[in-house]
Amino acid sequence: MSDDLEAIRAKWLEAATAATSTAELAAVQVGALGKSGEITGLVKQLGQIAPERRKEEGQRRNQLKEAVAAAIEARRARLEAEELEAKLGTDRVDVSLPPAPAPEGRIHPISQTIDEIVAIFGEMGFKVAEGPDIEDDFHNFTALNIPPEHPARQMHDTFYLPERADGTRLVLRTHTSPVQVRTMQATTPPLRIIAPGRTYRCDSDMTHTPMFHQVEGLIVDETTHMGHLKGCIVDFVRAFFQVADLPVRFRPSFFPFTEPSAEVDIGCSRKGGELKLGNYGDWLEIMGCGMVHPKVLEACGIDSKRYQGFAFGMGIERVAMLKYGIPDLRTFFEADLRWLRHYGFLPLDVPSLTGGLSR
Ligand code: 2NM
Repeated sequence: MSDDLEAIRAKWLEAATAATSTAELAAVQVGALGKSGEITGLVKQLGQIAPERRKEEGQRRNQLKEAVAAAIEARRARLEAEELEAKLGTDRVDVSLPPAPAPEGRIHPISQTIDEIVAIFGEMGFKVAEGPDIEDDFHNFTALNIPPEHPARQMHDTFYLPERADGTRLVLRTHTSPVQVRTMQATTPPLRIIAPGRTYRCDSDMTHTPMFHQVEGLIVDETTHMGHLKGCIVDFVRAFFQVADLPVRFRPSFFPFTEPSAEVDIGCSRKGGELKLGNYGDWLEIMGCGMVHPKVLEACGIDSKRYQGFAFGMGIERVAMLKYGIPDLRTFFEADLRWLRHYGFLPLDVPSLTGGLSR
């Protein structure tokens, strides 16, 4: 009997030492000490042994059980340490991987284009200014040197709100210029702002929507002249369209709020019905600009003998369509998710001059 116990002890101690993984060791533990394990069986059988030998035999079998249990525990501690070490050696986090992008959300091309324009003019020192969509006659027309009989004031161009008790009517702003007017009234030069936002005109066909977006810009100080206007606009269009040698042409024009005024054309080609930007001999109008009219400065409380400056404006849908090849204006406002998935931008495409504006 004692030889049997020695053989069983040797067998299980050997099995514990030989286990090469915690999984293997668990199998050893079940075989020796589990519910139907060999050593568990030996302890259970004590009752069948003659009473005079039971105490001594009980001590021996319990010693055997404890020795095997201790060997298994010692082995387990060692295997667990080894397995942890191996895992730490192979499990790696690549911190250079990009975070998973939002799979569904897209930035609307209008938002993206505004962000791009703000990034470019921001680099030139312009601050973003904002104002109300509902304006009064003074800020939308009068201060801008637009006379009462001017066609822009007609019912069929402007959305008028119902007449108020004093007989006046508010309007949905027909351009973002009233933001410039409010800024000139509220601050003293020098000032350098751009005003992106929604504008409204009573017009709806293939190329006009009743609500659209504009960005206008304004500089007022003691020295800014037409040469600065030209350089600023040329730098802007080349940065925005990402064409370094894009031809830019200033064509004399008229606006009530600027004098002199000009329209800005960029080089293009229309060969084969396809529009391409670059030095191809043809021209495309993209924005208007000019030196702020002295009457506008005075209407806004600025001394036109001391101060001068330039202003410019453009339609955001128009330049977005040109830059991103979007053929139909009205699709901007249809909220079609398939269109947005195609023309929209990922939230991580944040425009910056160093990052290349957008892909
Ligand atoms: C344009 C073209 C030319 C313009 C003028 C002003 C203000 F308020 F300073 F007088 N803001 N924007 C302006 C000038 C806008 O858009 C085609």
